[in-house]
Amino acid sequence: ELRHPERLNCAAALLDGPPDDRPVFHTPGGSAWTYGDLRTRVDRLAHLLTGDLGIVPGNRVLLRGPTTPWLAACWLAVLKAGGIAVTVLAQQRPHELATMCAIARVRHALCDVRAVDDLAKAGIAGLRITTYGGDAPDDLLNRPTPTTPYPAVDTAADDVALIAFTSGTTGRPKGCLHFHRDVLAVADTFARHVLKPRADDVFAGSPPLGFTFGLGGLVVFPLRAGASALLLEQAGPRQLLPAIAEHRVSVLFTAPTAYRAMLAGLDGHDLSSLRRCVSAGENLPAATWHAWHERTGVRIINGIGATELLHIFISAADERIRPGTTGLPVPGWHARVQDEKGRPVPDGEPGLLAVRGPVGCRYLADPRQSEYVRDGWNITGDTYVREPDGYFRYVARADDMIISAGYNIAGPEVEDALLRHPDVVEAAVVGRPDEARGAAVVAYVVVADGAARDAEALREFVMRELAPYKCPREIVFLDALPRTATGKLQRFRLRSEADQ
Ligand code: 3SK
Repeated sequence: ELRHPERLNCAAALLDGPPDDRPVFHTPGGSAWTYGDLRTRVDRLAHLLTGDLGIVPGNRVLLRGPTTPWLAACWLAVLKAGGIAVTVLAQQRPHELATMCAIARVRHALCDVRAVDDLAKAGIAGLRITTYGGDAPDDLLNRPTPTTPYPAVDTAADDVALIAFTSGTTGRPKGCLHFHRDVLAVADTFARHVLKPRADDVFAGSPPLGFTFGLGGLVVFPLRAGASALLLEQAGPRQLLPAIAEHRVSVLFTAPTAYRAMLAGLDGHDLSSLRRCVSAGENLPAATWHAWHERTGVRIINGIGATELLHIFISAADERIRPGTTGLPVPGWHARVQDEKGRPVPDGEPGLLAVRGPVGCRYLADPRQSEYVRDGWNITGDTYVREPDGYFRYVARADDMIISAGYNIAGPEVEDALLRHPDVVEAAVVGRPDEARGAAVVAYVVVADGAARDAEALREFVMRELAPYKCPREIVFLDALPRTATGKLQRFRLRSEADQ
């Protein structure tokens, strides 16, 4: 069981420890920040927040900007000063920002000067926006500040530290409250037992800091291990590949789509520094796992996480990794598969994934809380199978099962089969209403540059891999699949297109 002190400021805890001269953040072309630099800068920011900006403990502070050391420093300073960091994505548009600020009742924003236009356009009444990274004399980083250490506010372990928004793949955003102890809990469960980081590790990855997948992988886990992170403003597969070699990245966080895109452009890149590769955000097909292993020798650590639960709660380390499954409950977490009424479902049969552990879902003023948390279990909305030896295997999002001619078809299983075809880069499978069958299986496919868009050949390929009733009735070729700002597939968009 995890034990944290009753009084805990997670930012102070994360900053404590490593020697001043150890690097903490690298940027392309820039010189590294050391732990000493970070501590000094966080303290200066915290003085400014509580001095000039008048922020007091408990105030909610929106943070918006590309992934930079200054964004990470602002996040730490808000928490160290007892504030609540409200993290959003740089891609979110004015109306989304206005909704999130209204839900979280945000009064202060710290915004990278390059991302301020959309926030200003949102016209949020009573919001005081302070920019950083610009030339103006009142820019946060250009103000005179005390250089004395800032004593961390004595927060309780269960004071709120963070409001992280999830919109899932559709719907009105939900703000998830996370405590100071939750931030350390994800580092002391998933990172400690599965990732097993070392102080000489260099972390990097594609998820932004506004997504808890990125916040964990690029700030919380490296700091908790006294390690460093490469922070990239542009972190697509094209930027990641050369950056891994240049900065000797050893721990990589990204999503299955990016692993596939990197595989397509791997030639000539030196990935020998990688020792841990983490995949989450979506199901990792076995085909992608094997292709990456074959080319790099690294066994991808698959995981399922959720903004509601802050980070990854089912995964597996080292030799326990089993391709095609997500893994086992991370030490400290419990998981089971149950039916709609909360009754356990036998091993080998699909049902709803239910988890409990050191972090729980706490939506901010949202009636959907009672759908997510039932009898103390968090119901993630995923359909899973628990195998007899305890491994958890993803089937589909609970609302993504296709029922066709009386058969239950999991879209991801058909997607896996399509992805085994060498020309297929991305695949998404949905049901289209069909008079005769209830639903017909429709596949949306992206093929490699220059490959033929041959629907019949793909259908024949799937037919050889799966029972015929699972084979797509129709295959539609796209240049890219619709995704959310955090990279999750928006099946509802494909479903409505299929419905036209
Ligand atoms: O939403 C997710 O998929 C996720 C995955 C890993 C860690 C955190 C999150 C939110």
